Amino acid sequence: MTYQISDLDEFGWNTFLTSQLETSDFEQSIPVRVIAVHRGAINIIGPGIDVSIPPYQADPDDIETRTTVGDWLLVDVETHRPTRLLQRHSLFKRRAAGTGRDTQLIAANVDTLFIVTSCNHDFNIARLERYLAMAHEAQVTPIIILTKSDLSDNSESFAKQAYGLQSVSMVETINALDPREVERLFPWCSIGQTVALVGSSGVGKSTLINTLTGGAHIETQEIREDDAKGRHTTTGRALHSMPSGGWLIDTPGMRELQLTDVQSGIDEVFSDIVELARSCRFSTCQHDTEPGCAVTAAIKTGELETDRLKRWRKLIAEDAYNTESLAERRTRDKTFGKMVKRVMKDKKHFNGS
Ligand SMILES: Nc1nc2c(ncn2[C@@H]2O[C@H](COP(=O)(O)OP(=O)(O)OP(=O)(O)O)[C@@H](O)[C@H]2O)c(=O)[nH]1
Ligand SMILES: [Mg+2]
Ligand SMILES: [Zn+2]
Repeated sequence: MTYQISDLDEFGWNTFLTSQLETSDFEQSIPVRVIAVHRGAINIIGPGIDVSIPPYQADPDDIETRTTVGDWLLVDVETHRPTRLLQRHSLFKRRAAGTGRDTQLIAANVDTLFIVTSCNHDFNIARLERYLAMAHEAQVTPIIILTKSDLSDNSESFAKQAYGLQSVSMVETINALDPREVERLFPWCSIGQTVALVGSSGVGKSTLINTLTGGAHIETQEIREDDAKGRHTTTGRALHSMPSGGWLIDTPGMRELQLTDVQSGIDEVFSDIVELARSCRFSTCQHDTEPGCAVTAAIKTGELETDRLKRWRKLIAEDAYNTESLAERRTRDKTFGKMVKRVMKDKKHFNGS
């Protein structure tokens, strides 16, 4: 089967992807986009292709090359077997909860991140800062969406708090069930644009997608009344097309977003503290009891909130822990391996002599 590059536009193709193709890639393969990821299969679509294939990991040693929703693959025209994972222009990932603490990929090739929260108990500044750091790290535009404005008497105060965050350019307060209000989000959903929706369970991610597409019928479920918590209705990640030509990625509500590899994203969300720290007398200042610390001075004058400093410290520590652990574990394993070898050698030497 032959195809034109322009046939890929509707799936969100761009020039960055074209630049990765070589002449030989046109002979037997075709680019496809991963639109859903299930436990034992992934769904791919492309010109004349809409099938389910087994999961694919380009490099067996690198968990980050496991395909995720939004990815582009080159597959064999006839067998649909993947031959290559195309380089992503953006990637969202987290450290999975639990003891394994593996990296879990959330979505790839995203242009805009809709950070969804509601005008109720779900609203949480620390959580929003986490998502913002993730967006900035991936160089994806973050938009904070406050749903359930119709159920709240003080949606404006929530919006004000959200606008007060560093590095936020846009906050939209909406009733996700109302098609006319949701139209305000159209500018980010034009042809070939990919938007990922993230946020806790029950905030209305799937509801928004249903309203935005006008056609999708994703299952949604009422939240618990007492604490506004959702019921984890969406379980897989999937890409949905909009009549306008945009693509929306629905994700399951996360209980916990453990950041990893987002140092520069954190710096951007807390640029005020980073800026202050530059004026500390010592470059190694821990902003604790050191003399000449500009950060603690700002706390004293009230320029900087103690809580904000605490949240920054927490994220920095968490990111360092999650990011280093894998590398460290490897070094430790290597050192241990060497030690075992040395002991064995010594033993042999000892026994032999
Ligand atoms: N009144 C009102 N209800 C909303 C709004 N947004 C979502 N809901 C309701 O909130 C409930 C949860 O919405 P979902 O779309 O299932 O939430 P979700 O974010 O997809 O949740 P998970 O799939 O569990 O992660 C549903 O009953 C929706 O109808 C809104 O803006 N106004
Ligand atoms: Mg959902
Ligand atoms: Zn300091």
